[in-house]
Amino acid sequence: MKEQIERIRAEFQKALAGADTPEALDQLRVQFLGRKGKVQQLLRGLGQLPPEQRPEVGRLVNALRDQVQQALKEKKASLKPAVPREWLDLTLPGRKPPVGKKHPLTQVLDEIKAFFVQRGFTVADGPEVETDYYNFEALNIPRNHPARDMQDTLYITQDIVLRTHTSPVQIRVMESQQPPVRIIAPGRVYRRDTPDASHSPFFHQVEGLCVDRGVSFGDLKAIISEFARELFGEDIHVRFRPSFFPFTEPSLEYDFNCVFCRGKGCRVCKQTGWMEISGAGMVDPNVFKAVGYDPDIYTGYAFGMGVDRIAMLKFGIDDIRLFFENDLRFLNQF
Ligand code: 2U9
Repeated sequence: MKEQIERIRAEFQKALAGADTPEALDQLRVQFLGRKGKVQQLLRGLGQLPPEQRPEVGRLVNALRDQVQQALKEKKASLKPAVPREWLDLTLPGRKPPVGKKHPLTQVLDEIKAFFVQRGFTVADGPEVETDYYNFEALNIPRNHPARDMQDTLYITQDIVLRTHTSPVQIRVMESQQPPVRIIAPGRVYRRDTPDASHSPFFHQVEGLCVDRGVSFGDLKAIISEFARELFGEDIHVRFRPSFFPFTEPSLEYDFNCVFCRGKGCRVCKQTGWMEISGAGMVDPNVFKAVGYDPDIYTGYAFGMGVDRIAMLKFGIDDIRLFFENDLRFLNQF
């Protein structure tokens, strides 16, 4: 039996020398210390020995078991690298989390809002799904008026439309308060347009309204001129042309000096030095009547502008659809 013990010890030591993975060590543990392992078999064999030999041989087998256990433990520990693996290199520069930023339209809109808020305007908003009354009727655009053809409207029902301008917001504000009114209404508006580089079925407007006693056409021209300089630079002049809108009388359209050639004439402005920007006018008395303001007491100016168009000029973008595709390669440039 003692020979058998020594044989197994030698066998274990040989096997241990060749085991250099945790898996191989585990196999050895099963092979030698497991329930059907070699050491266990030795222990079972004790019963067949004459009783006087059992204590001594038993001690030897136990010693073998302890030795195997100890050796496996040591070898297992030696397989692990002496120094824990470096997961964290504190000398590396940190990884910057991607930081979001404002959409170019939001940046321009913020600038426009700041300009008017600094001059005493407050920001108003209202529904994008509007009734025919607020979108047309109250704005002096009655049914069958040719102006309704000017706006290619998206109808939800015969009486409900996607707003074609933010003017309904101003109507709602005037209905709810007496003058003085000084508001801007920024927001998304909808038209029945097929998308191309300069058209989108939705775009963004800022409209403004200033109503009080004694508000004049001069006030309107002044604020638009100042706005042009603030947004595009001190050298930008404004040109006013007579126009027509059902909700303003008189009405005007305004041009800024071309922001690319600063008025000298270039390919973009077709050598005119001017770019059409938008329209404005004095609020039509019929609009005041619709909201219950007395047109003999109050006057007001109103203006509208396309945010997308202004952002295109500001950033030199030639396709409005880029704003709505949310391509990060585009957005990351602003
Ligand atoms: C009320 C009374 C009058 C708003 C106005 C314009 C002229 C105008 C265009 C700008 C480019 C539309 O986005 S665009 O296509 N708008 O030219 N808007 S006057 O007049 C109002 C608004 C509300 C109660």
